[in-house]
Order: sequence, then structure tokens, then C-alpha cells
Amino acid sequence: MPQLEASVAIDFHSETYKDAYSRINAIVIEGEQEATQNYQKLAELLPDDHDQLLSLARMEGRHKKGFEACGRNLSVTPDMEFAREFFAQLHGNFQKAAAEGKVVTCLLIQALIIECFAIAAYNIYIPVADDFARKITEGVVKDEYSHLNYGEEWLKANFEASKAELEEANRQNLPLVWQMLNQVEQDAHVLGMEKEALVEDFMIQYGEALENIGFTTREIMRMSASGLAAA
Ligand code: PL3
Ligand code: FE2
Ligand code: FE2
Repeated sequence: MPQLEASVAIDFHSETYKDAYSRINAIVIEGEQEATQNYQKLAELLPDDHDQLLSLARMEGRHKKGFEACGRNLSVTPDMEFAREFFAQLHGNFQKAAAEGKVVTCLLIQALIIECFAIAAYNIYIPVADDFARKITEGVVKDEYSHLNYGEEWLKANFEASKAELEEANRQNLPLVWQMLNQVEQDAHVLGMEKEALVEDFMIQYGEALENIGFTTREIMRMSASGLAAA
């Protein structure tokens, strides 16, 4: 059982671990906070799905509370300033798209890119997490699949009308994911998470999502490679 060995080898109370955790924990808290706001904004932009989107927003608020508890449990103070900086570009792109009423771009950023990033990170984190954080993260990741599914279903139902905007939004936002992964690589490693595994899991989730929405394999290959040289 390699997973058990890995978690036994990690000292969750060492200064090195807690220092890395102060940034990763903050990123996750900030990510859940921004997801809350993003689904609230989407609820305004998509009146037909208003109540469902507000319910997703509430789930994100609960995720944030769960991860705050994970930090407290390890006596770690999250470095929220670092985390806001970490999300600044993606956050700015979402705000700009929302202001322009570009709902397809907003859905790509939040319901596809951010959710796939979260699913990859949480899946890789679960086997190396402390017992308290593992239980919380297992509950959270189930919800994230349902958020990804919401985005897939909406974009699938509106595929032809969304396709060009999705391709453009992918070009502008996917490179940011590779930059963000590079920024957390060291800290993630201290937590027992390898960048290669994160990239692989992200690519699988994102590629499957694009396939479910209606893109061909060729299109998915081209879109996934966007900005990948930076990874
Ligand atoms: C949307 O529901 C949540 C958005 C959260 C985004 C998290 C991205 C995390 C990337 C950092 C990699 C290490 C994660 C460790 C997990 C505790
Ligand atoms: Fe979440
Ligand atoms: Fe989510």
C-alpha cells in the first residue's frame, strides 16, 4: 500500500510542512472563495439556472470553511495575500468576461478549468493528507465533480453557439494553469504531491470534459496543448 507508506513518511507538524501548507491551504481557501463569488455571478448571468447556481455557490462556501478547518487543525495560518496574487490573472479574466456578459468564457474558467484543477489537486492530495484533511477533501471532491458536470451539460446543450468562444477562452486561460502549477510545484512536493501527477490528472479531467461537451479528439489535442510549453 504505497499510499499508506507515503502518509506515514510525512511529518505534518514539521516547520517545513507547515510553511508549505500555509501557501497551499491559502490557495485552496481563496479558490473556494472565488468559486463562491463566480457561481453567484453566474446565477445573475443565467436566470434560468439561478437557484441551482446559488446552490453551487453555497457548496463552495462550505468547502472554504472545511479547508479553513484543515489549516487550523495543523495550527497553520494561511498566507491569503500569496493566494490572492496566485489567482489574480484568472480572477481578472473572469471579472472581465462577466462584465462583458461572456457567459461561455465564465463557464470555461470556473466550471471547467478551475473545477478540473481542483479535482486534480484534491485527488492527488487525498492519499498524502493528514486524517482530518483527508476526510474533508474526500467530501469536497465529490461536489467538484458535480460542478464540472454542470458546466459540461450547459456547454454541451449550447455547443455550436459556444464553440468559437470556448476555443478563444481556452487559448487565453489554459496557459495560466501551467503558470500556476509551476508556482506551487515546490510547496506541493513538500506535501507529497508531484507536479507530473497534477498535470496528468488535470489533462485527463479537462480532456474528458471537452469530449463530453462535443469537441473532437483532434480539437481536444489542439486545445490541451495551448500554452503547454510553459509547463
Ligand atoms: C472550486 O470548487 C475550488 C477551487 C480550488 C482550486 C484549487 C487549486 C489548487 C492547486 C494547488 C495544488 C495543491 C492542492 C492541495 C490540496 C489541498
Ligand atoms: Fe469547491
Ligand atoms: Fe467547485
